Amino acid sequence: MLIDLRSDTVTRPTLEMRRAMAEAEVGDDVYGDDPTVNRLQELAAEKVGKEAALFLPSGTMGNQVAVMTHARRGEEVILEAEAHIFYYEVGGLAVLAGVQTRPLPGERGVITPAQVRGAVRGDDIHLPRTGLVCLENTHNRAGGAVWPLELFREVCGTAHEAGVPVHLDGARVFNAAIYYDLPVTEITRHVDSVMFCLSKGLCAPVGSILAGDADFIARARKNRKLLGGGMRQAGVLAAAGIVALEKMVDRLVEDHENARRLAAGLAEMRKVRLDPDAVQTNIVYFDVEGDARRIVEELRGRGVLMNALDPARIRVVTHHDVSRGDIERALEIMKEVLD
Ligand code: TLP
Repeated sequence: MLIDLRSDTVTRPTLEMRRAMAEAEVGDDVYGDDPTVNRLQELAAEKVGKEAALFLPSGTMGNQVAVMTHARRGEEVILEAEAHIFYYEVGGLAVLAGVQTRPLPGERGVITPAQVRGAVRGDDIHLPRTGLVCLENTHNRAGGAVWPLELFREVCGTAHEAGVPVHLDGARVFNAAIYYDLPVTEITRHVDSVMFCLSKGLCAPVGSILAGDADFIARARKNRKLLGGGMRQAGVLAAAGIVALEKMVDRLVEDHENARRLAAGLAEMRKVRLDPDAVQTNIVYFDVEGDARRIVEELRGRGVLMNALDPARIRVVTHHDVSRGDIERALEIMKEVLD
């Protein structure tokens, strides 16, 4: 059996999800007639403390719909330079939302109130209007890093003082909440909209949620349709999402423990550079001596999958489908190659 540490997106639906999917009551969701989608959206909105929520096929679509709904074409969007929305969404901000980006250099995914204050545009005739600030928590390219919560609140406050809304790419926001050991609403109450994924650590096969106030979600629903994301009997997918939200959040703590175990084991290997204290949630980044892509290929041949992010850097992600036993076995195999 392969041990797949490429991403938490590789998780497969649980048996309970598959049963719920088979039995889901469905209808045409473009007409608003799918009772299971409606139930998921109500549950999701309640979980993150927002008025309304929308079920979308992917996190990428959720983020892009959020930007399109908050900002007009030609407006400027402030974000951190390694943000998924900017780095990994195929240029969607330019192609779909038609916005101009203002990437700011961050520290482990975090930008400061002073940076945001300095980047918000004034009303000079030459300048674009600042339409949105996007934040990411946990931060993917910063290795699953969480924001210091007080700083997160301050940055949101700074944007709001300037009259600019805040969207949170919370693909893994429940991992952040588990890290803080606080209800997720302690994060989401500071933002105008949040996207989170059901299909990563929460194990649903497909789908993400965008949540915000009722008017925002009504407009987002139209933009989802524009992008071709109006699904029909999507209740078969939403049924798994309901199980994801009800049953799969609390166990994320196990993924964090496994990530810490992986990091501790890796840090002892001769050809690895890694600071175990930097590992906060379920993502571990490490630098290797030698060609990361070749090392990843070699490990694939031995049954352990991971991603090389650049010539010297590898990412591993823990999730429901790798047990503590798998982690120990992966470490033994990695030792053969990296020690
Ligand atoms: N992340 C994926 C890849 O796209 C890199 C991964 O394997 O980590 N926001 C964040 C912070 C994400 O990490 C991801 C996916 C998304 C948005 C997009 O979600 P999907 O894959 O559902 O479009």
